[in-house]
Amino acid sequence: YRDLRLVQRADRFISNLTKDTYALILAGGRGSRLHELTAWRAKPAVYFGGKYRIVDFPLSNCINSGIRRIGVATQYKSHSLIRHIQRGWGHFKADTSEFVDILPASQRVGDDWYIGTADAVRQNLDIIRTENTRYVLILSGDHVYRMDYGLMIADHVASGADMTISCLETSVQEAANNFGVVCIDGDNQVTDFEEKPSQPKPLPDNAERCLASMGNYVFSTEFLFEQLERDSVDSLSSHDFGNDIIPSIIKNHRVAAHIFKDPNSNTQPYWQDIGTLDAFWQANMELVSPTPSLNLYDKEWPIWTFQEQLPPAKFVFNDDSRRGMAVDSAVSGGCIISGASVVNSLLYSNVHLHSHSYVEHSVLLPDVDVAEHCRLNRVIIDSRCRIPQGMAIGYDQELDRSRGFRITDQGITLVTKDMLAKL
Ligand code: ADQ
Ligand code: ADP
Repeated sequence: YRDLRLVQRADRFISNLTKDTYALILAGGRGSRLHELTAWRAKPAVYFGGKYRIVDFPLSNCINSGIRRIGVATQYKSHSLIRHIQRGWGHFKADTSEFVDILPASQRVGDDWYIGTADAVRQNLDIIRTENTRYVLILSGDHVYRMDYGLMIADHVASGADMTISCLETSVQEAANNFGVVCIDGDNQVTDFEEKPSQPKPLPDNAERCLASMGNYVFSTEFLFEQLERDSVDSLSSHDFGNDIIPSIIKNHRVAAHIFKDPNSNTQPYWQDIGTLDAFWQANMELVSPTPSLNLYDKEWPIWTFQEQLPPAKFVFNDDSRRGMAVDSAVSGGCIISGASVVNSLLYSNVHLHSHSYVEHSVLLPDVDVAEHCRLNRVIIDSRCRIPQGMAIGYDQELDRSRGFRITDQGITLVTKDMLAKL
């Protein structure tokens, strides 16, 4: 069942497993390296790909994998995330056994907010218990990828493991201090796990590569309950899967690795941790390249989101005989490009560009308005910004810094409406 299409069409075994699974998406994290982009929103609520938010990817993966009982644990800066999930995902159900439930930290079992990822699950154990599923899938809400979780759950069942960690091969350099690093034996049993080591243990046959945890776990439900109860009374624990639960259970339980592979080829699958502003810009820009590695146009793996009903993008040849045009770019609904030029850029919904403006290599989030005679180069403009007439951004770093804009290591300029308000 390595072929995704075969699985979806023919293999009842797997769809029965996904139906017997409750998925809990952890969406409470801070994402501090995204700086002002997460000043008012949680990382899973950060925009991605022209019309989506990051959390739409694990949510769509669940739906496409046949998992229809889904909780989303929220905590940090959750307003825009909750609003998005309510609007986009609140009605996604065929009957009462299908739902996307928002589970905000609400001191339901004590005085604490969610302390760590394991505690976020433990505080919702009664809700998970009510669903009475055999498996619980715990997902990070922070990553952009397309994955059939059915294959991972099938691996979990086939190996007889108590817990299965989804892993992907990455460079040692990328994993260092960043990801949980896993070592496995010939049967994909986890023999060693270290959370964010400074010197990751490499693969036996390649000193440059290692296996990173994607922060997605399948548990047999009873085993999860036992482990979380045990961890909750451990005063030395930080109640986190990567720091506490996994290192403790690999000692005397069966923990397996599921290696995430692209189902249609043997190449490295697309999996993006949009951890930094540079990664955010790069991953968005990659989508406007001629053949992006993330296919958003695949009708067999649709990505759902909340989308206002918007008029089509409009390109206006204005009175000054200036063409409104965009090349090598993606432009979302509700945009109006009037006498302005857009090159190699991604425009989210409702962006308005006015005459004589020029935008290149840039990502403009929803509801941005760029007045006349502006020039933007390699910028990220946060939602609802109004760029005043004549402003050039991304051409003179000293000037941009003096305006209070943020310049990244790779020279991308971030502009938010808080920064513009202080000008
Ligand atoms: P990190 O992503 O650094 O590492 P963490 O910050 O705990 O781990 O975030 C995991 C997920 O949980 C994120 O989606 C985050 O939004 C959410 N989250 C964090 N704290 C939360 C809380 N208190 N309540 C609710 N949700 C919360 C993890 C693993 C590594 C693995 C990487 C892969 O620990 O082993 O390699 O994910 O990115
Ligand atoms: P998104 O673009 O993610 O939907 P919004 O711009 O709608 O985000 O803001 C999300 C939340 O953050 C809202 O509760 C909003 O009121 C709050 N917010 C955003 N910017 C500010 C600000 N400068 N001061 C106070 N609250 C803010």
